[in-house]
Amino acid sequence: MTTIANTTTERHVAAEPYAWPYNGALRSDNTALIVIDMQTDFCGKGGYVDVMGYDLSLVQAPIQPIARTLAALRPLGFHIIHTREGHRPDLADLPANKRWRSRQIGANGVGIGDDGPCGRILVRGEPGWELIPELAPLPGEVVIDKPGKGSFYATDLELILRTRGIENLILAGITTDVCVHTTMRDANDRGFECLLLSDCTAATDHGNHLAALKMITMQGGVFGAHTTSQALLATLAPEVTEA
Ligand code: C5J
Repeated sequence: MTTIANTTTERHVAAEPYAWPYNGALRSDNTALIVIDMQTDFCGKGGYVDVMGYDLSLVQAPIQPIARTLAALRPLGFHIIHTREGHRPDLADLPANKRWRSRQIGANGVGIGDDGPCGRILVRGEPGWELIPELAPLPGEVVIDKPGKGSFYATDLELILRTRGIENLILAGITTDVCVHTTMRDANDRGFECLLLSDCTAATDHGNHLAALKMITMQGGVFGAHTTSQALLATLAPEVTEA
């Protein structure tokens, strides 16, 4: 494995609204790629997003870019973390208002916890809740199970990041305006330096995706920065050839 740890070289990725990370300390030992909620329920046929009637092609678009990014970052030794949104089978961790709201849009009033074409929607262990096979975690990669939209709420994500000395987070997954943004905002408040990959994220409404990107660029990068996976890989490419 080629790693880019323990180097004093400053590295920045071309990003909006600033070259990321702010301090140039981009290394594989202090940086994690977080792939958020790439589950059948959010991008697969018969999953929750499909049941709600949204355009699946939007949320499927990041699959290949994420696969390419994983393939590039894994051999460089970057930390890889996956998340899954879901609830206990007894729904003891499902707030009543979250369940009620989810039933307002699904076909025939079907919402979280109810039976859908891929099993009970967003319930742990059900087929729809699984991560899609194209982006399956490799052995040893951390998988975070979260009951909410943010990846920190009621999880051990922060403990794992601090224990591993991770300072920088690269965010991918779905959806940009909900779970990815909630995670990015929360991570930013906790002092993590965040970069969202625009082609590795998507929303159920493309306008919301674009708005979520624009929000990041306000106030000098109010939650961090965003860029494309191509820009990230262009920054890392010299490391591969140097080794
Ligand atoms: C949503 C998510 N949109 N993963 N979850 O309910 O963004």
